[in-house]
Amino acid sequence: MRLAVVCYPTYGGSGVVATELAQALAQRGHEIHMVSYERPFRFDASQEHLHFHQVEVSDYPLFRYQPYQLNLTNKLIELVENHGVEVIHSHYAIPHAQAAWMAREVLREERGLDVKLACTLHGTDITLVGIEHSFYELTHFSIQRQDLLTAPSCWLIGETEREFHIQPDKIIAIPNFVDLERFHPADGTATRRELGAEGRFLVTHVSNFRPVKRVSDVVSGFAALRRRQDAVLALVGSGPDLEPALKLAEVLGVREHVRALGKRDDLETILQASDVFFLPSMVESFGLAALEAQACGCPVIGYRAGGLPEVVVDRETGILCPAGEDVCMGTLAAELLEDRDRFLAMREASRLNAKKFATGPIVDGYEKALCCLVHADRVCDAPTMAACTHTM
Ligand code: GMT
Repeated sequence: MRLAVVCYPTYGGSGVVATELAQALAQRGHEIHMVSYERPFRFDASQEHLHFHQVEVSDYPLFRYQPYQLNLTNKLIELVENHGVEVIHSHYAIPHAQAAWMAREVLREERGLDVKLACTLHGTDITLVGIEHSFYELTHFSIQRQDLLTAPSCWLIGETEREFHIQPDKIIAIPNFVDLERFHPADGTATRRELGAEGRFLVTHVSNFRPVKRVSDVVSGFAALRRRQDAVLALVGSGPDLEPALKLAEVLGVREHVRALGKRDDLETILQASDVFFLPSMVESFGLAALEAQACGCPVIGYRAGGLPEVVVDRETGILCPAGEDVCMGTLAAELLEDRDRFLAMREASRLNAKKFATGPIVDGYEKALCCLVHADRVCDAPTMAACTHTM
């Protein structure tokens, strides 16, 4: 199969999923063309069958805003013509699904070529950005015109039905996956030393520090935990809400116990050293970082909201508090850390749970769904991934 994969190249989960899926499919011999404005950060340039195509963005002085989606559309047209791409797989609908649809229209009209369209909805493309008035119509139009839609959780499928009236049986639930060889439990002594967390508990949060992550709840939850236990908070990543979070830590008197680590390529070493992972989002479609934490044997404490209950098993691999209960999060985390046997059992269960999201079977699901688009003559069963039969 010859596939164009369109994604954001930055630290976000959708870019990670797109890149790792592209690499896994290339390893299986498919010809994969990744397309973005920059090389994705987990991209392995040396891999056979894997190519990167940068979208050149024009900066003509007349343009106050660069029309990126037009440059992207042209690049996609080029890829179909020059490399025989059969499927364009967009990760995150905006503006990728729209550009893919425009490319297909041009190819049909001008060249008599047909290309199939697939889109993986990731989260805020549906729950936040996609429903903005200025994006809604075109988002609705372009996702309806995809030949294949996938989403990482049943919760997001439910939200897509609620907001965009797309029938749930038109979207396949394919959960995100984790590289269990990279993310695994290991001794974290050196990292604890680096963070000044020897003999203390280490709480970690990883994100892009946007309002949707509710980083202030991470800090207030941490302050509640510190009322009972000595602990350090590691904040990994960067974004607009990092500075306000550090200011809040100051106000709550815990700033000296907070380490702002920025973006880290050795994320697994931080997770391996961590005792618990905080993720208090209200509208998290999946929470890839929560899966990576569990793979390292680190339980997740967050809210019973969004798709997180599909990734974290409440009371087994973490604790899910009622949404918005930051103090509950800190207090229950402290209780867990005080009960050594329960804590160790939860660490073990976290790793076991992560094994259900191993790369191989989940890539099988994507491969099957994408191949069915190309070989329409084949009898294709829908991939047997998560069946969203429970309430959404
Ligand atoms: O939707 C976003 O905010 C961006 C996206 C990203 O690129 O990080 O995050 C979403 O996709 C990830 C990969 O599928 C999921 O793990 C995240 O839960 C999801 N974020 C939200 O729903 C807020």
